[in-house]
Amino acid sequence: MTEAQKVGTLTETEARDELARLAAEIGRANEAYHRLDAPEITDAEYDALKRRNAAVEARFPALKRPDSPSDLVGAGLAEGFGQVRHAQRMLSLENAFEEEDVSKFVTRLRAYLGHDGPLTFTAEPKIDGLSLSLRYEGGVLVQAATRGDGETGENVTANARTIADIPQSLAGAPDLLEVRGEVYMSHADFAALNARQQETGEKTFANPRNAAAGSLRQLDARITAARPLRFFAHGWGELSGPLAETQFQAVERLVGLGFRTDPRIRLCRTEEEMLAHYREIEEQRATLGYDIDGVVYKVNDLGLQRRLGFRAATPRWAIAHKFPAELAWTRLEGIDIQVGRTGALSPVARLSPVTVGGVVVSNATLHNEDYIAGRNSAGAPIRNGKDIRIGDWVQVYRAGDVIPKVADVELTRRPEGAVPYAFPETCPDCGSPAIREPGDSVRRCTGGLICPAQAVEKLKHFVSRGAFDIEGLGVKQIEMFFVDDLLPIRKPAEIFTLAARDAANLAKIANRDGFGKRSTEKLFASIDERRVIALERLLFALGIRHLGEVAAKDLARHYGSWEALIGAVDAAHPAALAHLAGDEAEVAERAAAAADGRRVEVSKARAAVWEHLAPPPESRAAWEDLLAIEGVGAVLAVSLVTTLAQDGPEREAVDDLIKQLREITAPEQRAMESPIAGLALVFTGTLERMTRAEAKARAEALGARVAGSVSVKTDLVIAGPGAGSKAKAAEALGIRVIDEDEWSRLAGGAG
Ligand code: 9MJ
Repeated sequence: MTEAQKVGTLTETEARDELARLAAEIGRANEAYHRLDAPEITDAEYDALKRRNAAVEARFPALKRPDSPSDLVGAGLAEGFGQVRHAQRMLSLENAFEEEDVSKFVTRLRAYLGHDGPLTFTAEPKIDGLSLSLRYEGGVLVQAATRGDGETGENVTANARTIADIPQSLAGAPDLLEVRGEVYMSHADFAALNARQQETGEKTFANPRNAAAGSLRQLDARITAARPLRFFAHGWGELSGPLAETQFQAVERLVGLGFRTDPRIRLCRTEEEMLAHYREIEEQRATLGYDIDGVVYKVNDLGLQRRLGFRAATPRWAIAHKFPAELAWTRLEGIDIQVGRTGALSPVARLSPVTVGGVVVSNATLHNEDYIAGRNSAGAPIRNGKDIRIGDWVQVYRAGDVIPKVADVELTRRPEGAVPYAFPETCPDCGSPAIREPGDSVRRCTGGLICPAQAVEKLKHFVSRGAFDIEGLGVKQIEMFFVDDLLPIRKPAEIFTLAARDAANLAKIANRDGFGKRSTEKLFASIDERRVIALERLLFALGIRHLGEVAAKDLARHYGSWEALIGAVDAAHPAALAHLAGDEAEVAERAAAAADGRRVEVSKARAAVWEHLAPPPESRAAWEDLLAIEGVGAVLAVSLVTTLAQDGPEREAVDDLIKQLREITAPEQRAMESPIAGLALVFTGTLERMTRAEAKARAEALGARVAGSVSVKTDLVIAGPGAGSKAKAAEALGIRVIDEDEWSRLAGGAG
């Protein structure tokens, strides 16, 4: 009998008692496991209790207890946190490092909006903490989630409830309100916490941000409760009604609702005022008592914010003006070469350990061979042409969260006999030639999958978080199985044959270090679970060069299935090769034209190649269809098609993998009820109510695609005054042409 069948006979009273018993029993098990480190029941027994609890709750939803173990963070044991899909994406901010970047930001906004009049901004300290989204329904806190990848975060509700700055309920708030802000730790609290941790022999934290993150992301909310976390609100997500008309008033409204906000927020009417406030905050930085890493400017008028909207991961209406990075000098002890999953040889500086802005740094990136040699990728000198040698004194810097970098070198302290660094021309791992393609600043191992470093990095990527994300199969386990002679995993398909090979083999996994019977079963179960995988995860997991998570999503949404995608790849292959040959023709043409001192005729050179190779019409159509996807450029398209092409180096491994999967799930189509969702639009002529950039962004937000030229695939042309050949072409093809008034109605009365 399943749990659901067994609970089928419970009466309501029995169910209530049963839920109380289960809450107590699961609570006791958590206590024993987490706090006392002395589990009283097995994992399987624990799982059975949780399943039973979930089954009773599913049958009697009204009886679910406020302290239900299914909500309790910390009840999950090794399962970690539940996931929360944000109702509205949680964004990060574009960065400005120089005053000039701020100036460009303002100019760009004005151009986008077509706005010359006064433009007011808020300017506030940028708290260096952890973003958190708090959801209030009917004024009651119902959920707290971390940012995660912006779309999906971790459910940390129980932990957030322990933070004193976070109100449990609000009076006079909109019925639905998501408040966003930053969880952080003050310098004083951080120092006291570290002292306490040290005394009790527990782990200390490198900086307040890590301490805040480590404290919030505790599976046991009681640990969070014992940590001095604070919260500043600075924005909002989903809302049932507007908070105010301006950013500044909205922040005041949040204060009225009981949130703490940074008191240093100011209204600035000019760029000079913004920069003046930045300098003032920078001067106060050391005495604020908490870490900030810059100043955030936001367009004050919320109507304008709405018009400006978002790019992929950042709002157009805000920018973070970062403080200069922190610096330190130390000795370069050596240079290691790491080989990445795409074969890139990356030089890593091994440094004599040094503290940079509170963090001990002993490794830093040296970017690439040109960087070490003192030139940029165009061959022009950097650092006045000074090269970097082993034994040199080098300057190291950290900006925000990023990996430390080597910035400068001190020639007066160069040891005698130091020699220029010779960058390897063969792969340090497999010995294959490592070559640089024209225009590429990176040297790459040509070994492909025969290179163990590439293969193992590809596998690590394959199981990583945005990819297959297999529980129990992380970096450490991949490294172990990769070198295992009896039960090796050397390519993705072999992950899925592991259980069968284990069953057929005398050298059982369960006999190895770190693996017991139960953890092996768990591993096999979590591998098996991933035989059903989302198309975008599969695509991202393949580790194709230039194919990131965002593009994987775009491709998955466009094609909808693996079969459609791989069919399109095969179809587009001849056209992609013709395009690639065009790239080579272009390089040759540029060189020849420079040598002869004549005009460059790139398009002619490309056209000649294209005509000569003459990809068939269906191939061109598939290629153009691929390029028309928002976010897919020619570089990615070539990489995707040539990597996955039937005779490509990876196809066999991919086909083997696909055979191991049970189902590749189609992505959610963006739920769009707009009248233009799914249509291909072309804008032509002058638009009077919004700029072209704004019109394009709005169309895309409503689910339409915007193309630059009219073709048989165009659904709708929006023609402003002065429209010429495009409108004519549309008419000739019988495509609907509308004016700006009608466009405004379709786009929801913009302007
Ligand atoms: C911080 N970190 O203090 C934002 N932030 O706005 C402030 N972050 C933000 N605003 C939009 N003050 C996205 C992030």
